[in-house]
Amino acid sequence: MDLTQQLEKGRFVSLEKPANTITTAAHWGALNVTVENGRVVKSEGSLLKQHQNELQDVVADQLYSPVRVKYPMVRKGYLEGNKDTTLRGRDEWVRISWDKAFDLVANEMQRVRQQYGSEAIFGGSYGWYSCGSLHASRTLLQRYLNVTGGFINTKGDYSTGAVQVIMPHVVGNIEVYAQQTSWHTIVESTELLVIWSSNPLNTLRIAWTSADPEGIDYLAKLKASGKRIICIDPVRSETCQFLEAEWLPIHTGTDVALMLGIAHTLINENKHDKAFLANYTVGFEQFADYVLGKTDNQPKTAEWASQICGIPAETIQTLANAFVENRTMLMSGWGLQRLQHGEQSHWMLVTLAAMLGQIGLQGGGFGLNYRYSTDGLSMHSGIRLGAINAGKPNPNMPFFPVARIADALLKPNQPFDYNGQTLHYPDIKLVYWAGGNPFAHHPDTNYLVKAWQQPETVIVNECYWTPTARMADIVLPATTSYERNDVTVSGDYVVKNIIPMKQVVEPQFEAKNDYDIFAELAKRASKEAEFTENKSEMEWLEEFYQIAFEAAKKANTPLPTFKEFWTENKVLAFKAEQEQGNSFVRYQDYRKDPVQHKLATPSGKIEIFSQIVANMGYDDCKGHPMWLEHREYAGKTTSAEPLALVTPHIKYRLHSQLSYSSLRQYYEVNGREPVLIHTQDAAERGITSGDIVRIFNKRGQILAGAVVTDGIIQGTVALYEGGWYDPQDLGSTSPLCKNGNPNVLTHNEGSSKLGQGNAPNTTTVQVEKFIGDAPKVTVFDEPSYI
Ligand SMILES: Nc1nc2c(c(=O)[nH]1)N[C@H]1C(S)=C(S)[C@@H](COP(=O)(O)OP(=O)(O)OC[C@H]3O[C@@H](n4cnc5c(=O)[nH]c(N)nc54)[C@H](O)[C@@H]3O)O[C@H]1N2
Ligand SMILES: Nc1nc2c(c(=O)[nH]1)N[C@H]1C(S)=C(S)[C@@H](COP(=O)(O)OP(=O)(O)OC[C@H]3O[C@@H](n4cnc5c(=O)[nH]c(N)nc54)[C@H](O)[C@@H]3O)O[C@H]1N2
Ligand SMILES: [Mo]
Repeated sequence: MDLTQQLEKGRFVSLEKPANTITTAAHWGALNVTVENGRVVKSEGSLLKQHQNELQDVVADQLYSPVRVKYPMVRKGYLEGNKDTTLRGRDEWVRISWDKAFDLVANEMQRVRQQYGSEAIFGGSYGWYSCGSLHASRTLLQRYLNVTGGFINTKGDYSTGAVQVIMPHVVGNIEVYAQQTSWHTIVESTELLVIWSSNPLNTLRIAWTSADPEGIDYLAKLKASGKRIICIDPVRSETCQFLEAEWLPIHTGTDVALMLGIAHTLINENKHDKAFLANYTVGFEQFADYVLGKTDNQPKTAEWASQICGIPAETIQTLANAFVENRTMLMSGWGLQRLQHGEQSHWMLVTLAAMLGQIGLQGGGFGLNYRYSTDGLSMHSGIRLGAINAGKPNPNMPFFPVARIADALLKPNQPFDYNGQTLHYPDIKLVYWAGGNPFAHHPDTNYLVKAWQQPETVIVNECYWTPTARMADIVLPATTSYERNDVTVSGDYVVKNIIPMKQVVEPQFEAKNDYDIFAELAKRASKEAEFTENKSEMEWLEEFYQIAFEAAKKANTPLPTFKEFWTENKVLAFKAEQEQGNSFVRYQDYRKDPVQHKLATPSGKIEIFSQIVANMGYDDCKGHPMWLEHREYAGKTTSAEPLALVTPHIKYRLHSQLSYSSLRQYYEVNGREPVLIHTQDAAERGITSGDIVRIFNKRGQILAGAVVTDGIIQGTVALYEGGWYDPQDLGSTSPLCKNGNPNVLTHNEGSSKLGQGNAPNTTTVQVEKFIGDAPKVTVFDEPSYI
């Protein structure tokens, strides 16, 4: 029986599954895992899938990878009291007992707290770790740090660093994580779908909780609908290929210019929706003066835009007309704001949508959040699982925006701008990371290497010898989610499935759960009861489930008892009643009644001009959206760095997770990260597919394997984010990353003084064929130890 047959409207149903499988979950979906003689031999998705999600197949690789951290480890120099922190990443490792490791960490935490105070302890620990309500490594770290006195935390994330700070000024909420117009409505009502810097076929494979295939199924429906779909992207993405959509290749970071060219055409042809602008927005007049060139003598004509973005002027004019003549949905991803001036992209997108006047209508307007599996799916049931929390934060702790970590380490006590405030960096002496990989995720790796030498101590809990673990003083081996019990859901705005995450195998080697690691550390600080609340793993899970159970009872959609749910070990799937919001339309309420449903901006309306932002007086983010030239992009290359770089998210892993797995076969080229290079750019350099190339700029150098293609705009190369950093000769002036981490090349600087978001997509590089014997990639080998 397939999933659809089993589902009964308005009820949770236990899904059938193959005999002798254990059900658990990962960010990439609910999983059925087969174990033979105590070893995992197979894994596959538990839910119906029209589209294969290969990430679900590699549970065994995750458990038995040779690059797992097997034992507690300490860096030799650190153990011996050598204060030379430049040894990080190139020292020898010493295996120690858990007891010794706990002593080392507990004593060091106490020393730093006593000597410097809680402001010296950094526990921001950004990262995606693994799903599960209980074993959330970052939350557990912060819970431990909170019960023992507090720590320095960060604000924001690397996903939407720029847009989430500007949007509250524009629409009164961060928007990027809000429920969007449903996929169903788009399939029904949209006439022209613009997929703007978005690649949902890839990105819907994962979710913050656990992915559900339904979002991807809607892509199939969209394709079948035959409606017009345009992808605006420097890369002809998998989504574009799958939908057989029109591809408009654009230079990275120039979308604002394109949108201004469209806006100019609309004004020029008097096709903008004046009634909508008057009733629902403020500041159009100031913006229009800028578009027409009254404020800077430069009309933002289609010709002007074309010079910057690389799309022909006639196409821009045709687009403007197509947008107003059709019910148009501007569906955007986030790549276009991971740049210098990233705030402008979505501010301009919202402005353009306001000019089209379709915000709040079925299938029209804009959507800033179709990245995860069920964003844009119908909202129903209102059921939530409980989850572990980080406890009570110390209210007196300063913070900084997350992507300023390297600056924070290098510039203690120095002031910086953020969203209208002047803040100061703390003076960090100890860094504790659990569940993230900054030596993959943070821009300008060489700068981060320097920054990382500032603290006295770096502690990392990891399942694998990631580049970040390699850069630590103390590494504690963590279990993967398959070695512990947990519970999660699928559905980011809706609970579509409740998934038991039953332990599949015993912990490998000496790995311990982060929970148990921090419980023991809390115990050594006499705070064990505060941390554990005297609950066992199963007691926590029952408590989390009970919250859903009570809510379900109230909603008349009863759930089995926890005991039944846990013993059955089956996914509980829920089918929405159609009426319960399948046709949700973002801003429909606001459109119907802009007074009753006014926005949380000062004017209550969409702010095309924001007096608040204008008053901040920033040169890199002014009162209305505008084209601000980036320090590096396709329009500002040099002979030394003639190519632009874009760093999309990859289909076959989640950031850096699973990099070591057999999924590498799908993308690696000559054993390294792939780089997409245009046929013409490759020919000029004598590069053919499969060649090893060196990619370099003023910040660093990497090796990668060439993929020569017409599926990228000429003048730009693409490297996927998440490649593990594998430096040759760490400590030299410009170590060569043998594997191909793009962030060796990207910029550390923030998007602007307003958002301070990460801005890796504003980067120029040079590429050359690598001649000679390329050094072997070694980052996936276990380091040797004493
Ligand atoms: N150039 C460029 N850089 C980017 C981006 C980009 O587009 N371009 N994107 C950015 C974005 S959007 C993001 S979200 C970040 C992602 O950056 P991260 O979230 O740091 O990336 P992950 O690879 O998911 O890192 C999670 C780490 O947690 C570990 N882990 C998993 N489970 C557990 C556990 O139970 N316990 C412990 N202790 N560890 C565990 C994994 O092994 C892995 O090393 O990257 C950012 N970096
Ligand atoms: N399989 C998989 N899924 C994921 C992730 C993953 O690592 N792997 N990561 C998850 C996370 S944490 C996040 S934040 C989201 C990320 O979701 P997004 O930020 O939307 O993903 P990206 O791949 O960075 O960008 C989407 C598309 O934008 C294009 N692009 C980049 N810069 C520009 C630009 O300046 N202009 C235009 N027009 N296009 C541009 C890229 O080429 C890419 O095709 O995905 C999530 N889903
Ligand atoms: Mo992200």
